[in-house]
Formats: sequence, structure tokens, C-alpha cells
Amino acid sequence: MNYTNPVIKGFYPDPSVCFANGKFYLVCSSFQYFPGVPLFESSDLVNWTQIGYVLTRKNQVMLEKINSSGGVFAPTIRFNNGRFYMVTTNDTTHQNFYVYTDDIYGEWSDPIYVDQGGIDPSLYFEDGKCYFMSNGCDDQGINGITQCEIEIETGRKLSPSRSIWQGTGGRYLESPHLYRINGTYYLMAAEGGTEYGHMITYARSNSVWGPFEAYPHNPVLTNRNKAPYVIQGIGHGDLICNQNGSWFILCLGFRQMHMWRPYHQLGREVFLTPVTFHEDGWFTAGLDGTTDASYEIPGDFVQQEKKFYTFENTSWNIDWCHLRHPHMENYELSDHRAILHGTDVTLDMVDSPTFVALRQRDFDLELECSVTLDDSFASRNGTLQASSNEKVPSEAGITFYITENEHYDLALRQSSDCCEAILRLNIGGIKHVQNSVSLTGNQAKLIVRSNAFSHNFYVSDGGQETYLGTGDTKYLSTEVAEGFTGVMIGLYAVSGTGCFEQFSCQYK
Ligand code: 6LW
Repeated sequence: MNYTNPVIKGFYPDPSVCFANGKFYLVCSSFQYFPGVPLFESSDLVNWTQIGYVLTRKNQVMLEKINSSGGVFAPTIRFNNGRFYMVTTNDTTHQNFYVYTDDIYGEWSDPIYVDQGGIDPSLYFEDGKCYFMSNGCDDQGINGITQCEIEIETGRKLSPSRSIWQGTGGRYLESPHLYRINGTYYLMAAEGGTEYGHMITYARSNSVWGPFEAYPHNPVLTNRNKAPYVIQGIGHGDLICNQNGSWFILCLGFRQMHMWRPYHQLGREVFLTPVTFHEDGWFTAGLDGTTDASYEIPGDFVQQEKKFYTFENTSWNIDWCHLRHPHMENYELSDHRAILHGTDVTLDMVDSPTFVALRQRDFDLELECSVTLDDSFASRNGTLQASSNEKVPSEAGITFYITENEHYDLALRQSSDCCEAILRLNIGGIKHVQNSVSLTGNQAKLIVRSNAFSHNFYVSDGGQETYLGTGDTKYLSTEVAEGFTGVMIGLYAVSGTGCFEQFSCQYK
């Protein structure tokens, strides 16, 4: 069958994958969003369904007022002895920790911390032992991929942390994963940084502690010299064998908005590349060490893609997420509607505004949502924090959001004498209301039509559609906004209450 990359579209970076009970399970990093660590299931490595999140309880992860792209960095998922483990770093608190579950559809444990620094932790199980590795310094101050043995029940170190591989000289050696294949240990990692120079390298050894011998033709996988080509940043991956014995690397990469416009707004996505093991025990990836847009692989399954998202066909607990720890008393989420009670926390703050979002999955889309703004709820239950004397105007709408400084908001806003629809463009901390129109009531349909280069914003009042303006997609890209995330499509409310109905997002 033929499949097309990315196999998971939208901001789902740093994938890690394991096989258990006849299925594949994949996790991604989630930074300041909650719940943390999206969890996917697949039976063929190509079709992935999100089944939930790993970090669903506040006590599992500290996200209070953390910066954008802080918080939950790259996770690893492993299955051992009937139990799933997910290990990650909270980069804001500089803590490495893991959680576990015996039921992949259920809750995960409280965090167990490991006293080894660095980021991108991974676990390797063998003969009742567990090895923990991350990037960073060992106990002697030597940099590289650092490993220790741990007691899996407690996270207690059973050996010193020892640097086991220094990589091939690329900057930002990270994302180590250790495997034992046909009696040989393979240590795979990423180098070059998670931008255009990203790459996957590896080394092998006869011992879990090394010494590791680097593959002579590293990097084994990179798109850094593949140009002009829209798929870039290929790196940070995990090696996996499917049920037919074929090997693959699942890794991150991104799609530029166009061959000649080096900006990406959809975040880092998940790519699948076939791997070939050779007689000398080394492996290669792709046809020429790069990741292509599509591959033909054995198997008689079909790649399916969900292109239409509504309240009815998504689940609040699986598909949607919040900024930092949400105040759930401000959300009334049901099958056909979302009622969001705003506070005086706005989208421009490093805090938790009333906000619930889906990832933007592709460039071309048409979004519609009916929004009613109810100002009379403004001081409901005293949830508004009276931090200033001036009341923040009530506002409820849709935002295309990448950070608190870069987001385009299409919203209903209460002005002194009427309700209006506004388009506000926020770029680099500059907040500009591009357009506003008075509405006949306090209800309107908000419409966004997007392509790779622009988001075009409209409001429909009583069937009368008005164009409010356009925002260039490039200002919501990682190259402009910085960080590690991608664009989220958020429903939000500030101060007043927004009632959102008939939401639909159709990808072309
Ligand atoms: C992640 C690191 C990286 O921890 O970016 O792509 C960091 N590589 O491995 C944040 O995702």
C-alpha cells in the first residue's frame, strides 16, 4: 500500500512508539498544554487514532504560569512486563519523571522522579533491569548521552550516571533510545537542533554500557540537504518493527508553507520512514537517507484521514486541550455546545485563559462556529479576579494561536452600546484591531477560510457575510513566534460568557 507523510498532521512533536498486545502506541510532547502527552493507537503504523492523554491530573505535572514551549518536553513510551511507561522532562522545573499504567485506556500513575539531569529521557528494559538515559552531563561532568541503571519501582539510581556516547559532533545531541536487535545494542539519537539542520544518527555496541561505534555514514536520516523540498527538520525519532518484520523510523519533521517560503506554522508533525537492515548489521533509512512525502510498503490497508471536525465527532477529553491548568469551573462542555465563562485572564498572558483548542492539522481549511456573547454572566460566581479597576470588555471568539504574543482573534466583543465582531491581529506583542463591525444582536457566525499563506476572516450576521480581513500565516510560524509548538485553533472567552455552537472545521 501507499502512504503519505506526515502520518500524524499538526503539532505532535517528538514521537516515541512501542508495540504491545498487537497494537502500536505513540506519545508526543505537549509543552504548556493540558492534558499533557497526547497518546495514539495504531495497528499499522500509518493510521493513528488519538485515544487520550497520559498526564491528565494536575498533580502529575506542574504547568502553573509556565512559559510557552516550557513544560513537557519529549516523552518516551515503553512496554515491559505488562506495564506501559511514559518518561519525560518538565523542562520548566528541570525534572525527569515517569508514570506507568497497566491499562492503556485508563489513568496513569503519579510521577516517579529520577535524579539525573538533561532532557529527552528514555528507558531500556533487559533481564529485570531498567536503564535510564537522557542527554546532558554524567556524574563526572562529561557531556553526551548519559545512562544509569534505576530501580523501576522507585526511580532510585542503582548506578552512577555515565556518559555512553558523544554523538558525531552535531550540536544538540538529544533524544537517545537504546534497542537490542539480533544481540547487538543500537543507540539512536538526534543532532543538529530541531530546525533545518536536524538529523538522526546512531551507533552500536556489544554492551549496554558501550563503547559505542558510530555508523560510518551518519546521519542515517536527515532532510537538511534535500532541497527544494517542503519536508524539513526531520529528526528525533524512534525505531520500530511492524508485525511483518519490517523496520521503520517514526520521527518528527515539519512542512514548510511552500517550497520557497521557509516558514512552518503547523508545528512539528509525525513522519514514517522505512528502514532496511543490511548483512553487516548496520541499517539505512529511506531510499537515500531522507524522508519522502510518500512510500509504497507491503500490506493491504488503506490510509484514512479525518478531514472534518465538529463538537459531535470529537471528544473534549481526547481531541481538545487547554492552556496550562484550566479552571474547569469556567467550562460547560457538552455534545453540541461549549459554554465558556471568561475571566480577566486574556490570551496575551502567560496564564490559563478560558480556552479550549484543537490542533490546526493542515493548511487549507474552512471553519465556522456560531457564537453568542452574554455579558450578563460577567461576574458569575465571583470568578472574575478583580485585579484591576477597569473591567476587561467581554469577548468570546476563535483564535489561531501559537504563543501569547502571536495569535489572530476573530471574536464578538461588547462595546459600550452594542456587540461588535472584531478581527485582532497580534504579532510580536503588537495588538492591532484590524476591523470591527456592529452586530444586530449578540450572536453571529464566525468564519475562517485558510490556505498555506493566509487566514481570511469573516462574520455572518443574520445571513449577511462581511469580510473582516486577512492575517499572513507566516507570522504565526515557529520561525517568527519561536519555540516548539504549532498553531492551535482555540475557542476562548474573556470576561463575559461565550456560547459556541455548530462548530465545524473542514480540511480540504
Ligand atoms: C526536545 C528535543 C527536541 O526535547 O526538541 O526535536 C525538544 N528535538 O529533543 C522539544 O521538543
